[in-house]
Amino acid sequence: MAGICVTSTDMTASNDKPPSDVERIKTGSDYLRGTLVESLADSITGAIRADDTHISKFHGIYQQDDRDLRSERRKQKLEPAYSFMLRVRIPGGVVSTRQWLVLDDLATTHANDTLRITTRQAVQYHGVIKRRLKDTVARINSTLVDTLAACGDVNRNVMCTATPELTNSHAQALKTAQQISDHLTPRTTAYHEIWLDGKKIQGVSDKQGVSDKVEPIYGASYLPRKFKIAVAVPPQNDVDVFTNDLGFIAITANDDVVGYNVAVGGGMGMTHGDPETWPRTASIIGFCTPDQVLSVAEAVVTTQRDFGNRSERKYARLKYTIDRYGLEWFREQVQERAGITLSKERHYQFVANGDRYGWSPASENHWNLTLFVENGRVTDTAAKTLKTGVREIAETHRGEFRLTGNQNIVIANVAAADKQHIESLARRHGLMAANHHALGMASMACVGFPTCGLAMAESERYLPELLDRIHHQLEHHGLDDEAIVTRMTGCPNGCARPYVAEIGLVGKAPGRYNLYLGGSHAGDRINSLYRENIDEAQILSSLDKLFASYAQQKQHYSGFGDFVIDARIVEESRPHG
Ligand code: SRM
Ligand code: SF4
Repeated sequence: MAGICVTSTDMTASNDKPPSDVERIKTGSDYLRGTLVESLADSITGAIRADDTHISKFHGIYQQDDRDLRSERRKQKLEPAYSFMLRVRIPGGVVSTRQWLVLDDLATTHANDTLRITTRQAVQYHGVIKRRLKDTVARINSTLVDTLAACGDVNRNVMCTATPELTNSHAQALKTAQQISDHLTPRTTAYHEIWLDGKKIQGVSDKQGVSDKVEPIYGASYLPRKFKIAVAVPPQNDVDVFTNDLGFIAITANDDVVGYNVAVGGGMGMTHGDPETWPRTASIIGFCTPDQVLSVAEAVVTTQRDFGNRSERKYARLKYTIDRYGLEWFREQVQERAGITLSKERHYQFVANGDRYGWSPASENHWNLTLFVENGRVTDTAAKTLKTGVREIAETHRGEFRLTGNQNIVIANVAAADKQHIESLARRHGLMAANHHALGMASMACVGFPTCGLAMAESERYLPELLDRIHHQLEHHGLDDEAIVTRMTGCPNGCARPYVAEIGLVGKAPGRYNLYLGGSHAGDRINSLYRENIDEAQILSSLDKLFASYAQQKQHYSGFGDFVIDARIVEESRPHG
């Protein structure tokens, strides 16, 4: 391992402007302690101290308030209805059914009775109040998963293609993802001290010198911004590998992973009206062998640590660092720090970034069942009992679930003898794909209102009804089986990766969206803006016209996204930088 260590001063040296306030808070936090203990002890307010809201993210905890109640509470001169979102880190989305049962219980007793499968194979709780936070974190840890580094300026949940045991190479790729996750997990003991009553380990930091013994990879001010890694096994791109800061694309021979193409600089977020921000697909800089993966990952992370923008958080992601310094420069940095030479990119082909629903073969005499969970929200409603259904499956199936990057659940490795029973449970509770139209199953929405503090328009609560209307249009044009990848977000941050979708809807204001078109099924192309700031009637009329002409020419195209590009309805977007 390269083990390059720099001081926090070195880390900001690449930018002319002074570090942002968040940098001050991070550096002054004593390796993510801040004043969280004091904040938690303060029973006067449901909130934590302002500076601690930044530090708590590194512990997987976001302070939120119910936006549906915000103005009413303001009128009544009450403090906002504060509660917390907790994100459980689940590398590769692998969770045992025993763990699921604990997570499910906690949703009922400590949160808002729902679990939210995220677009990065993790699980979120919403509505946890401050006095329950510590117990919630402790119980999550009791089942051997945690919330550390699920958010914050560090490496986040590492994703991996969710095809359990299909081949040896899938198992190898998953192991790689888990090793990357372990390697890049923060080393501070603050998490254990604060949430698990662990003892403080004193005296190992050396913030003045050239080494940082507490956080040898991150240093005292951690990364300039969040950082995301995914491992993909072609032909599935269910992790949307090109939207990550760092992607490893497995290259296999005789069912062995012989190495990985290394893709860098992907990211989705942008800001409406700021041309200095853009979504970007990752660029491949070469090929590395499996034993080089950790050095490459560390080298990419430390390059971003040292050169990422620490003054303006809007421009701090790796994609901007790469576009500022150049891809060739970046490759050299990585090679030098990792002490290797990347070889030439190897051939690969992705076919789909969606999930394959229903049964598929796993290991001998075993099967996987991919269930559809609308927008990842595992909940019981008058219409459907998804939470009960998944729980009953977890009580029966003593094995694993795999959470997918499309917010779904795979019941992994079901013995042939148990297939019928599991399927009957899934059917009874509305979890089988057959209950939904193709458009819905190819869709995702981010959380949006009421919990997300950044939402400008509805997302999760609105997409299903809009999709039903779009589906009617597709039926009208004889396109009802078209699984057009459609993704909605409540703001331009891109949490459901809308900018690689065939149809992307990005919230601008209540009831109004930007309509993007032209992503590919492989998830390797950024779409283009087609209509700006439009309401539902305009969305439907725009799409209806396009569907009419697509229906006429469909046989020439492999999908709607390719059609809109080839027919020049939108221009293919060009790389920035
Ligand atoms: Fe995200 C911020 C939810 C995946 C880009 N994201 C947020 C916050 C925490 C809002 C906030 O900062 O206050 C949202 C919490 C909402 C809530 O109430 O739960 C939030 N993001 C989510 C999740 C839960 C969406 C979902 O429907 O599943 C996903 C959690 C993933 C996980 O388990 O770690 C989620 N977010 C993503 C993705 C997709 C991905 O990573 O594959 C992206 C685009 C990829 C990328 O990072 O470029 C994404 N989220 C953002 C951004 C824009 C970051 C940027 O630098 O461009 C923000 C805002 C920010 O960081 O300032 C954000
Ligand atoms: Fe919130 Fe925007 Fe992310 Fe949706 S895309 S969850 S509205 S930050």
